[in-house]
Amino acid sequence: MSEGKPIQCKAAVSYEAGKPLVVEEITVDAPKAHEVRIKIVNTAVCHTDAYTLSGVDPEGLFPCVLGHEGAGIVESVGEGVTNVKPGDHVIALYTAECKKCKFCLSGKTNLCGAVRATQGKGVMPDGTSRFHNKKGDTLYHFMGCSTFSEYTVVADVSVVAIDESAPLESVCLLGCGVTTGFGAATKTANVQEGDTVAVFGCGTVGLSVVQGAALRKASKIIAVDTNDQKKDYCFQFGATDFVNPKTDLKEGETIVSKLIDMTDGGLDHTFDCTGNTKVMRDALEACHKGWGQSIIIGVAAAGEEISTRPFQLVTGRVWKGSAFGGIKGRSEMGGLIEQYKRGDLKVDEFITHKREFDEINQAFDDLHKGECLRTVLNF
Ligand code: NAD
Ligand code: AHE
Ligand code: ZN
Repeated sequence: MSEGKPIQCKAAVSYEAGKPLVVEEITVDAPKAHEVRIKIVNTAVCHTDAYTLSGVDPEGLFPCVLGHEGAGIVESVGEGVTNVKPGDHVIALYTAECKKCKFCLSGKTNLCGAVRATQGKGVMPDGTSRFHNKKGDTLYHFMGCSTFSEYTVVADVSVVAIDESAPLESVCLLGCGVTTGFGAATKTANVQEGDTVAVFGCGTVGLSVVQGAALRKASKIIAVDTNDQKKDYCFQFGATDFVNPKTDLKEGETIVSKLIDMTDGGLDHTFDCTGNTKVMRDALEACHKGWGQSIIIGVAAAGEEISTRPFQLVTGRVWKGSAFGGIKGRSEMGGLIEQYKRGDLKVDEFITHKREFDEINQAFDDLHKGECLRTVLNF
């Protein structure tokens, strides 16, 4: 029995920004009160892991254990944990849900205040880490999840138990990318039948916006990506049009003018899924005067700022953001799993690559290749 004791296991440690991860044995301490130790079975690599590893995340701390798109089985729980028990199949949640704080009780947001401050400092709510390397150095946690470790410890508010019949290899993707895009379309933007939509950046997040808009029966879903290798995926997930701004614009045309021409004055909803602040501006300015709304999902580097003429907002366009698609992880994950099981939510289709955990650095390389949506790692 490992309960109450430290566990030695394999993890991928990020020691320095811009450097490959080091796969090595680390020690994972037992969960303290209101903490849960999870045996991670599958984890995928999201663009945000690469973003933080690159060194441009203001909250990036090293050395750390990255990873936030993971699913596994509860190994043990600390005192006072009631929402999960050993043996439960679970998904780690980087957007916690305590159901008690001002945010959770507001009914206005999925953001939760319970653990976000310590999460951003790379530690558990008591201010300490559960990870150490063989030299005894402390390793920081990441986004309250740290799924790039065979065992991880998370706060009880940062984990949700799921239907055991759902394959962990697939539903790990509900820990971030798929849920984020789908929720951004169906909750944050609340796309309605007949609406027009443009999605900038068609990786897993953008394609999941596309599938959410298609489920809502949007009349036009224009996928915009600088990489033509994304084109077939876009149609597969429900896009009606594909535009590559590098190759598909006529002389004098801009991506904004083209989209406005294609939609008789602009889109009802646009989404940035690139993290590029210039694209965010284009996405806003391609919105229809009077009501069009643009949702920022992409994560921009430290120091980056968005800009537009205030007139764009004065004349009725709305700029919004979305974290984890506006989804409350503990309350709403079960519903997403049901939608997946019914075939209404595509998840398996995002798994373009599978690798053993030891190949995690190649999984980061995969992400930069056009044909890759998600690489799922298996422990
Ligand atoms: P990804 O790298 O798989 O996909 C990004 C796509 O954008 C690629 O297809 C790329 O070709 C395209 N692209 C890049 N520059 C472009 C440009 N100038 N114009 C058009 N397309 C362009 O990434 P992902 O995992 O899908 O994540 C997308 C973004 O969302 C990242 O910034 C990520 O950090 C962020 N993210 C945010 C949340 C959230 O909750 N807000 C959650 C997950 C990911
Ligand atoms: N640490 C960055 C912010 C990163 C960020 O915006 N993260 C998204 C999730 S990305 C998942 O792939 C998010 O949900 N943000 C809300 C939150 O509370 O972190 C920075 O700029 O400091
Ligand atoms: Zn992510």
